[in-house]
Amino acid sequence: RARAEPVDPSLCEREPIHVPGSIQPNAVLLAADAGDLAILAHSTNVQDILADSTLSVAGLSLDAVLPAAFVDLIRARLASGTLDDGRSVRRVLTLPGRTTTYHTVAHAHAGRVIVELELAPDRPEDFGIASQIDSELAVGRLRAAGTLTGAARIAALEIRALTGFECVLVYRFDPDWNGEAIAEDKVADWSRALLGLRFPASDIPAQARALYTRAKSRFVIDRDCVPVPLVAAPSAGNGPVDLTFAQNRTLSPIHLEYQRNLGVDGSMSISIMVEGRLWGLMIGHHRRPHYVPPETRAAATVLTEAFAMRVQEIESRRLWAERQAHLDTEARLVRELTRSDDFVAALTAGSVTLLDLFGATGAGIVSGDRITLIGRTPPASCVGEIAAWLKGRLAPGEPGYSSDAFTAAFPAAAPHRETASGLLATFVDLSRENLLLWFRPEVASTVTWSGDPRKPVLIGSGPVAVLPRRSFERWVEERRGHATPWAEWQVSLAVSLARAVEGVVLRQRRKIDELTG
Ligand code: BLA
Repeated sequence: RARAEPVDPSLCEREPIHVPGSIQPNAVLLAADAGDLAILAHSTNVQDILADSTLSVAGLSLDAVLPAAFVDLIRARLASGTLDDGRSVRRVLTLPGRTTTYHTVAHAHAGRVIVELELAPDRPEDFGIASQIDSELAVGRLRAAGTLTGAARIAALEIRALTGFECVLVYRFDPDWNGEAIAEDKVADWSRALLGLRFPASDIPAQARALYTRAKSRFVIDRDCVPVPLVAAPSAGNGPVDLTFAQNRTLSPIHLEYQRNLGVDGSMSISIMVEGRLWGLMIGHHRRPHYVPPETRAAATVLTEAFAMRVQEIESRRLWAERQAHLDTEARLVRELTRSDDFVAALTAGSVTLLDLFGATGAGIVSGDRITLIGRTPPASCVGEIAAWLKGRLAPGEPGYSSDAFTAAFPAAAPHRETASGLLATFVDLSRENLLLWFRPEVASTVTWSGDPRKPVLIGSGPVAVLPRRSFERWVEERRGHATPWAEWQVSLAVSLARAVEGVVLRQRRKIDELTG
């Protein structure tokens, strides 16, 4: 019923997942005007929470439905501006005239106060083995982890013990928003393994990533549940309720189809934020429906934050050490430069050379007609062509050039993919007589995708235009012509070295002028 043809994956980005118009059935939702608290919309199961089931709630104030103390709390937090942007208030409430207790959470967003009243599902099998763990001990273990993978393994293990999911994965985005499962902790009898596999960016489309940057977690109890629609009081300006921050929002039906294809029923994803950016997701999978109570969800979010902080520490420590070593090398090169009359020799023939920077395997200097190469590089003739090409490619004043797929940008260098898949280059002077170059080799990588990344979607024949792929089989891609990418700071450092060289070149020129002049 679906044709395996390439479909524009940007279709996936157009689904407005923040206004699905429905919630998961274990909750009741009320959306009220953030000014006067008049109820403007509610889920169609609202009768479940009312003492008088014949009452119509549309137009009533929240005061008529919820305990006065809770509504006072909402008013106070609205007044102090501390109920929006992901903030909320939660209480366990017994409603007027009722005996059932509800986990109740309220937040403000887009001009509405949204109240969700949640009941634990009455099927004990859905509870799995969620258990108390000692969060302090878990955080201690995370803090002791010395490597990223080590920390990710501990996080997956602890969060699985806490939430009772059959599988917990740590999923990390790359700079192009593809992702990789870098840790996986799961029950022994689930043979499916996602560890180390790559997933294309379209699996988690842009609007979902934007939403996950704001709202930090999602829990689906039962993939196949029947969603409860929201109905709005018909009045002017009463648009669909924005559920960006709602805990019980129903997830995209396309994504639920994806979960079906993956064999997943109950699920979780918690945003891993590092330095304000969505670094990855803590993903939970269960083959049956799975309920995680609110306190446990909160604890899982806190543990995920602890993991994110550890990631930040480990990454910045590594970066700091690497930069420090490079600054030392640059200082030594500059010292050599100031002692020498020949900047080319100073950078290529001493005890430290350009090759000691950036993990390059080849480097060179083009100075007029003189081409000096060290390490593994394309032949001088090709480097000469590269220099000529860069003169046209780099606008005057544009300091540096870097590419991790250089032979694609400059096909004439294609025969030298093995030595020149990566190029970092910077002109020394405004006249662009002198050029410093660093080369990186091809990393002939095989990337193991989960399914063919060129075909992330199928054309649907039903109500949805696109469907997620069915197969998550290992799909091996041979990547040619790619080098390890250059970091931003490496380009800046190359440029700062070029400035130092420029000073020396000017001084040498003055000397020559004096001698000849
Ligand atoms: C959302 N896709 C997601 C989410 C995950 C994935 C984790 C977050 C929602 C959640 O909590 O479950 C994908 N799940 C994965 C990946 C792994 C995993 C990569 O376990 C690997 C370990 N998805 C598609 C296609 C479309 C698509 C083709 O594959 C669109 C046509 C859409 N995915 C899609 C949408 C969402 C999503 C729209 C947002 C769901 C929502 O929050 O409503």
